[in-house]
Amino acid sequence: MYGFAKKEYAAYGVDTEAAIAKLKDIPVSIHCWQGDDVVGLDGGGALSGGIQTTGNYPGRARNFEELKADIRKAFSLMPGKKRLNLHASYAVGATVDRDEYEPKHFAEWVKFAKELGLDGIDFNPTMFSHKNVKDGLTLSSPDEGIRNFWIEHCIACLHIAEYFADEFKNPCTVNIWIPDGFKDVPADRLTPRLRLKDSLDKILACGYDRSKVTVAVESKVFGIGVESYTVGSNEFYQNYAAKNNICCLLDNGHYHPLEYVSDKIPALLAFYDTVALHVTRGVRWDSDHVVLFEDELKEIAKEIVRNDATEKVKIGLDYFDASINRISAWVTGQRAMQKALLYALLTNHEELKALQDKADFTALMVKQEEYKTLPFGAVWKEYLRQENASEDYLSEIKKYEKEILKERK
Ligand code: RNT
Ligand code: ZN
Repeated sequence: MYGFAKKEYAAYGVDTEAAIAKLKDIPVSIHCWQGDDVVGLDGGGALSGGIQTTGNYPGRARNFEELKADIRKAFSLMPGKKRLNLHASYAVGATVDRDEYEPKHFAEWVKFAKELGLDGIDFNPTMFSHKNVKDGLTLSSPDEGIRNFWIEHCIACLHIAEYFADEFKNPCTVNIWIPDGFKDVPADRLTPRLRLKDSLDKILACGYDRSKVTVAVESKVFGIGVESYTVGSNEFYQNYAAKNNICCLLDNGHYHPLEYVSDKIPALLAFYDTVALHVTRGVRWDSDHVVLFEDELKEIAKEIVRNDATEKVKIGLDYFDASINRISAWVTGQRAMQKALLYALLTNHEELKALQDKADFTALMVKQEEYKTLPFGAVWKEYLRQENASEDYLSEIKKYEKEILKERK
């Protein structure tokens, strides 16, 4: 089947071997928080900040050892180059609060990531599920003490990120997301944003090493309980990032449903060296469903591949489903991302771009439709074979569920 597929693609000017080789080189940063429903290990408190996991499928990882075991199992079923995306709330054995976290609280994670042969670690300050989220606000709070606590937390995270970069000899992306906003019509939309701006200025002024740490800011349109106003909106962060030479993180659940992140990626690539992503699947809202191989994901992958931006775009995953086996959720989403990248790599973009420039939109439409029925599955199978990954990951997961997860009462 692969031999046949290879020829079919060759007729379009696509080299399947080159596509497979390229795919092996594109890192995907995999979020640790799918494993435990975003609870974390530092006892911060119940999930807050307008994000929610729904479902209570048995077997949630309840501690560091269980989470590591589940990550080990999940990652063993994921083909391709992988990074681990950690939240600060996954500090191990910390007896201090989040503003005083140090590299040593993440040393166990470094050891583990090296054991798994990962490409590196990415990082996120955790400014939710904590007593210092006051009236729903963090970096934009009118309370200076609260703002300072979170500024110190972010600075601590930047130094931990430098440590990750040193350990893996490649840069660490640190993504700043805050839940700050209001449920109902605010009296002042500007002042909270000015306070956020000032807090970010103070964080960036800490003297972190820009060659090791890529700071990103993640905007959002609304959250549950914060429907009327979000301090860190798209316009706010895009302007902040542009003026301060940091990067934007686009989460495709964070826009109005008819706005597409696939269209935003090339808009940002016109101005930025780096664009970070949280790839997710919103169903009617920012629901963080498991990523699947569907149209918008394919378009996102095309924008990365055809603009030669596989190094500029930092691909991270962000979803959390507690209603199904969490390991399967992890693997299904990561494989979907990989499929979308492979699908994009198996396209003769030069030819299609030329048709667009010639304004031959008839041929462009027909060709794009033809690609949809090329034997993509056979190339995907070959990729899995080369990566020693079985197509059937479900049986492995069912076995793990029976032997390990079911025992977690
Ligand atoms: C929330 C943001 C944020 C979180 C993670 C856990 O809407 O998407 O990225 O999902 O930090
Ligand atoms: Zn996100």
